[in-house]
Amino acid sequence: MTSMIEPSVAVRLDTAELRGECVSTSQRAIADLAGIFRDEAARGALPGETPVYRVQVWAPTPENTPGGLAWGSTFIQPGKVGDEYFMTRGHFHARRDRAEFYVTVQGEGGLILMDEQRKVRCEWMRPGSVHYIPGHTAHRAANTGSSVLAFLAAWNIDAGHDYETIARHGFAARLREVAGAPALICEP
Ligand code: PAN
Ligand code: ZN
Repeated sequence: MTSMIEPSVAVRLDTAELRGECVSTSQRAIADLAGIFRDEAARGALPGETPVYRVQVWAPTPENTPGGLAWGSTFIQPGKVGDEYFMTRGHFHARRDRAEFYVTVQGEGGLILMDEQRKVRCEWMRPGSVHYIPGHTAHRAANTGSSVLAFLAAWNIDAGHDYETIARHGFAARLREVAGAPALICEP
């Protein structure tokens, strides 16, 4: 008989918080998000240290391990820059064919998806919603609610993140508050 092994990472299913020695954390504040939101003046008017989102990642294998997987949690604070909801930078995967799953744990938001022809769609994120992000699809999550939006993600460790394309061309639509409700507004 061999003894049972304690897994090295655990997730709290009520908050999406990951716990484990090999979990790394990164933070993004308003000052880190230049050029991401539509209204740069409104972004500049907010204190630079205002937290926007935090990401926890568990990467059990080195990057570029073929077939390897990564697991993470993202926590987006409630808030807006002008009329645009706090959101992640958004990216394509560097290896374009790599897909990803998101699962919403708490809060409410929108998952903005854009294909390589710049066609945009947006899925509601609510506790329990499962989102399949196909390859060749840029993705960005926005918090449209008044509490933290938290979601789990699973992706191929060799996917890589292409932020450059989004920094240069942005998304073709933005999630903005119009008359008190979220609306997906196409960019001119
Ligand atoms: C997620 C994202 C996370 C933060 O883990 O990396 O939500 O968003 P940005 O990376 O766009 O800042 C994921 O999609 N990984 O592939
Ligand atoms: Zn991704």
